[in-house]
Amino acid sequence: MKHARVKFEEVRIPLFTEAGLTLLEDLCPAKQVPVLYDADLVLWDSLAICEYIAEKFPEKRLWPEAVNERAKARAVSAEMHSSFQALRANMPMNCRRVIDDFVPNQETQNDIARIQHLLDSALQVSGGPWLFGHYTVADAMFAPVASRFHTYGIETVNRVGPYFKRVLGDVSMQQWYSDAEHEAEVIPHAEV
Ligand SMILES: N[C@@H](CCC(=O)N[C@@H](CS)C(=O)NCC(=O)O)C(=O)O
Repeated sequence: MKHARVKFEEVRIPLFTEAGLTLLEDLCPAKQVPVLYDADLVLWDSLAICEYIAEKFPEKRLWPEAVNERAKARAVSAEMHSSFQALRANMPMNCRRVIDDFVPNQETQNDIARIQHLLDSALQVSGGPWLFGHYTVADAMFAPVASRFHTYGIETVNRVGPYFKRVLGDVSMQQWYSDAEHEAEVIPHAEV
C-alpha cells in the first residue's frame, strides 16, 4: 500500500510483548498480523489484503494485465505465502541485523535455491525491472525475502542480486527499515 501510495493509518503491534498480545486479541481475528480494517471489512491475511487492494485500486496495476502473466504472478505470490518453511524458521526477518557467518542447513539451502530460480526465471521472462515488468503484488510478497537474504548474507545468482537491491532501495522498504531502527523491542527467537 505504501508503494502504491494508498493512504492508510498504521497501528504498530509489538509482537511477543504483553501490550502486543492485548492488541492481537483486540484487533486480529487470527491473532496474527497483518490485518486490514476498511469500514466494515476486517481482512486478516496478507495475500487476501493484497488481492483486495488490487481490486479496489485497479489504476494502481497491482497485477499484470495479461491473463497468463497474472496467473503466474499469483502462483509466485501464493508459493511465497504457503512455502519456504525452513527459510521462515531459520532466517527470521530482522531489519536491524547483518550476520556475516550464517550457514544455512540443507532444508534452508533448498528454499534459497528454489526462491532464486523462481525470481530469476520471472525476471528473465519479463525483462524486469520488477518480477513482472511493473511493480505488482508478487514484488511486495518477496520484499521480506530480500531483507532476509541481506541480513543473513546469502549469495545471489544472476538477476536476483540487482533485483533485491532495487527492492531494498525502494522508498517504502527504506521507510520500513527506518521505522525498525526506531523500535526498541527485541524478539529473542529472531536474533539468530
Ligand atoms: N497467513 C498469515 C501469516 C501471518 C504471520 O505469520 N504473521 C506473523 C508475523 S509475520 C505473526 O503475526 N506472528 C505473531 C504470532 O504468531 O504471535 C499472513 O500471511 O497473513
